[in-house]
Amino acid sequence: MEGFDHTSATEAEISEIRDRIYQDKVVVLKNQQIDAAGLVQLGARFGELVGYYEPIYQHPTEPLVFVSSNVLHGGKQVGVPKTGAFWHADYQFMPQPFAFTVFYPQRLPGQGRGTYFIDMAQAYAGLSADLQNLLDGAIAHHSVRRYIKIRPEDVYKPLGQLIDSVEEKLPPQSFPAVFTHPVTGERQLYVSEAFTFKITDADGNDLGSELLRRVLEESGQLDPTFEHPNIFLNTYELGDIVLWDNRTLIHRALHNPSNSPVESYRVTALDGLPLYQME
Ligand code: 7UC
Ligand code: FE
Repeated sequence: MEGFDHTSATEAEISEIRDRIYQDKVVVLKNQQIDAAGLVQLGARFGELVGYYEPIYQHPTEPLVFVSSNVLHGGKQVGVPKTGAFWHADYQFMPQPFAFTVFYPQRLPGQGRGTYFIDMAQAYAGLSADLQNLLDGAIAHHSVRRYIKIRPEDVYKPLGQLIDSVEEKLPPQSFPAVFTHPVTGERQLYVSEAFTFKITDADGNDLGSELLRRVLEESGQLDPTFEHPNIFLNTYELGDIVLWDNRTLIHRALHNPSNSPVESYRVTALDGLPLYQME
């Protein structure tokens, strides 16, 4: 979308873009030239912003901005390098996952920075019928323990203690493995390779790691070639701000293996609606 200016956009324009995020799942605003504070203002037009819970990820002057970066500023690390290189939905391990992710690349490598997406409504529709039946009423359990980055102050701590401390701070969250999107009414899967560690029935009985593996495989999350029909790639140009529906899409960052300088900002917004429609 060309010509968007968050400082002059009307409420009607914002709500039109919001509708398009729900319908099209990804919306790209082209040729944006704003700083971290501007991104906070832009994001806030779409919903209540929530910052990332670990301070090491936060922008030094705009804590609501999550920074992924391997670029030193004045010799100092800002944000965290190589975040999100695994299939996930943002904050899936928290009581209230975000409705919208607003992503703004600051520095792009020559090639190889993009985001892979899977539409989880399409993924649900494509599951074999027996899996769909097994997931009916099932609960997926999510934890950040495998992917949260260790902080500088964590060095020399025993790994076991570190892992325990992650879940003391953030106990695993449980949501229906399949649910109805509160706006579009689509049935969708809500399981990710990074954060989902267990699927149980409604009474808490483990449905087994083989079931989880099959869900991940059939939805495309175990495909090392990224050629699975559920997967699509969005690549970036400087000036792009990408907004996506974080309920329906899972995503995975594509990082340049050569470790050339790359940096991105993101803000994340709630939309005031529950994660899923009550049945
Ligand atoms: O370091 C990372 O890749 C951050 C990840 C564990 N969480 C991103 C999020 O919003 O859930
Ligand atoms: Fe992410």
